[in-house]
Amino acid sequence: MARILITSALPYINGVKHLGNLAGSMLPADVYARFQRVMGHDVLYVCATDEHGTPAELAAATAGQSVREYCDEQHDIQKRAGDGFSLSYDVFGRTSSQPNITLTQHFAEVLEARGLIEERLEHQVFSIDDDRFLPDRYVEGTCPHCGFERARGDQCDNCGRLLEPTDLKEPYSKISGSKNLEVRETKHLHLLQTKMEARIRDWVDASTEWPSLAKSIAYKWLDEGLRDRSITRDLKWGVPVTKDGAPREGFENKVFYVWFDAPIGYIGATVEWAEANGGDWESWWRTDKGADDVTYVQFMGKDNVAFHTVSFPATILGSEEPWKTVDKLKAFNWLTWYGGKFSTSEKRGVFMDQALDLLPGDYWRWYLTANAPEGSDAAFTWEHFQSLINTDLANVLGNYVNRILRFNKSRFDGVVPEGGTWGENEDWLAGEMTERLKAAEAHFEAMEFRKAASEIRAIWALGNEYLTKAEPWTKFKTDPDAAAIGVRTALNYMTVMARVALPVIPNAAATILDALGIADSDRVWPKGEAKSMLTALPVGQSVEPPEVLFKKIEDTDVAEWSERFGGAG
Ligand code: B3M
Ligand code: ZN
Repeated sequence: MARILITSALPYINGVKHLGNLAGSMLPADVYARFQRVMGHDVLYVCATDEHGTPAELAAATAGQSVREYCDEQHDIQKRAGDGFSLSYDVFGRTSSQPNITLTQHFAEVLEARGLIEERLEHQVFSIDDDRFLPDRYVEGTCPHCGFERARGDQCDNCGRLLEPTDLKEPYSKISGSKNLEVRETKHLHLLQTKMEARIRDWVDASTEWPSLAKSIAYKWLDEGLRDRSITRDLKWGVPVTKDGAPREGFENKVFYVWFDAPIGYIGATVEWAEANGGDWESWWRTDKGADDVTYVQFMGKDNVAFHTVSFPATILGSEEPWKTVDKLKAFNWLTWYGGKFSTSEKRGVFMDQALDLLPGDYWRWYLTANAPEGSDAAFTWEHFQSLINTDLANVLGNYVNRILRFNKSRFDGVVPEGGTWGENEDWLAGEMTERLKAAEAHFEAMEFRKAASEIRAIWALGNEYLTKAEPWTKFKTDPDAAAIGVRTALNYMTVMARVALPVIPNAAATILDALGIADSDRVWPKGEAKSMLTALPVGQSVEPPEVLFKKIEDTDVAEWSERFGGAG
């Protein structure tokens, strides 16, 4: 049994996330966690809300709440949305938790002791009209590299380069739009990433198990050359800056930059988990305390890769303490909305809570896995959604389940029938099934989710192909024993169809396994010899057709949803 630590990028606190966020981090992390659990491994899946930074302060102000109240409320909302999608976190923590504050202050003090943090006078953009220093994201302007006119002070969304606000040409305040800005001096802590560059490059070189997207983004940053980064900000909400455990002089009105404490939040949330469950967090994170046998897998959108391959490693490697670092980093491209960006203000796209008002989580989970923005960006369209759901879930899987179970009820009294002998058709099914299961397992293992979904689809389709050969409905009239072996094998194969679906559509899979009377302890990945898997159901065991598993999406639904959330028209 392997130990697998899984983290998904931490959703930012300001509001429920859209389907693109779900598809590019939390959902694949959950699918992978569920896969590794049904493979029998010891999995810890950690997530949290990322709560610090200016956007939280501003959103709270808009909502007329204190930041704490706002974050409490939003955290619960996001937790509920995650539950609605069956995201099976072992912990859904918060970066504002005490463990994370303690850890963040610890890292900063250790890094300073190692000579990797120093105080520097920084030139920072001050907005005279807003009467405040503007944190990076609240200065916008023209990107010095590509000329994009709405580049943010921390990163250009067009060319992807990391920026400093003072790099921007024609800067303006994002808060007020004011161009009445000046650069003032203020003291900040800087993380000396330049000193870490060789070390980080060696570590990336040694990270042989990262999928190519993560690797290429990491090298892009390294090749550009790392820069020392300021890790404090002029805000109230955040992790207070300390020295020797006491407030640090000159930093009373500053906190750590949200991207400094957010990834530490993976560890902080694990401490929250340990405190709530009596678990041993160090055995997951400290290589001197047992984490040397942990495989650590991270999931995130491509815009977060630099922070996880450069900044966070600078923190943990720089500490020279025995922290676990990532072994496999799976990055995603964008899920687009009809080729464009999701946008609340322009009524384009569906948010997690809205999606659940339309259809149960499994429908979305299937679509977003089968259409994962993996090799490239992938477009969400209502038409494509309708076609995948109706074909894969309603027709290929749903019909199979209903047809067999209803036929079995009317012809064989709703119990696994006896009679007939294993023959050529069953041999054929066993052979195909063995190959396909191997392929599906390999795709999941490689975190190739589109391929995994298409293999699952093929495994479902195989059931229908078997029925075409076995023809229990026609055989029943002339040769009931031949029909019996057909139905019995089809029922056994249904357990396989459901078990491979457990990682992606856990609820529908459970409904099928319930109908077949499969015990919880047998809800695992189908492993072993094909013939024994296809003959495992006890003859005489009662099996009941479930309520309709999936309802079809009608053209009228598509028309209504396109109207409401945007679409082709
Ligand atoms: N919260 C994602 C974002 O807001 C960010 C991820 C943090 S992972 C430590 O873009
Ligand atoms: Zn740019």
